[in-house]
Amino acid sequence: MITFSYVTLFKSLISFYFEESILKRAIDKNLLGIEFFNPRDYTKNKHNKVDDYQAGGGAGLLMCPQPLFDTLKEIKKISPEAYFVFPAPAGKPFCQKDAKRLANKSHLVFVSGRYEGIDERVIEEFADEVFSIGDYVLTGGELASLVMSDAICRNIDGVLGNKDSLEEESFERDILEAPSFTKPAEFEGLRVPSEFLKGNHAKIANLKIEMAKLKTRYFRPDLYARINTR
Ligand code: 6GU
Repeated sequence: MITFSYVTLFKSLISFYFEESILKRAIDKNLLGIEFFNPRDYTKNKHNKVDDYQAGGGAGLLMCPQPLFDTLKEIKKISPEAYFVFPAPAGKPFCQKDAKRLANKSHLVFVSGRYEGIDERVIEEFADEVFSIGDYVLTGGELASLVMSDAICRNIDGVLGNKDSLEEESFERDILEAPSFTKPAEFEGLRVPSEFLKGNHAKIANLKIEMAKLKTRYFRPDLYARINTR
């Protein structure tokens, strides 16, 4: 059983995702537990304010340290093994190997900033890791937290029906997945590659490897350069 905690001002931006499909099943099977903390519930000022202007000027508001400090301290007190993940465009790239590694933790806490971000002192004090999910800017950390949660969750034992699907997929070996096909063999004049229909599994496996390499070279030359140096 792994617990995902979400520290967010907007629970509904996250909770909907666990109401269907695989992540719902993970919760129903007691493989995953989720909980929410709203930093607004921890404010000590009269108007429950969670944001303020930037020290030294700069566009936009930041989340203040106090509500987040008190929220995160509370989580640490309840759960000493809590591991704090901060989504931020300034983090290191989140990769498949991180998803696999973090699937072995017992309690992950995703701390989502809104507005222009979070006072850096919160990150310095609490962050175990800071991750970016790509080179673009989102309006808040919630979507990024969900992206990471999904990628982590499917690596937890028992969450996916078929273990093999974890072995063959994209990025497991720094190579993109080969194209795949289902029935019918011909649809609107478009055919499944003939070798796939003949049932020679060794030949199909080789063909898939070659197709995967071509696809990687075309779409991700950066990954392709890496597979050839190993
Ligand atoms: Cl993790 N957060 C935000 N706010 N924007 C991002 C991101 C994270 N990763 C890419 N853009």
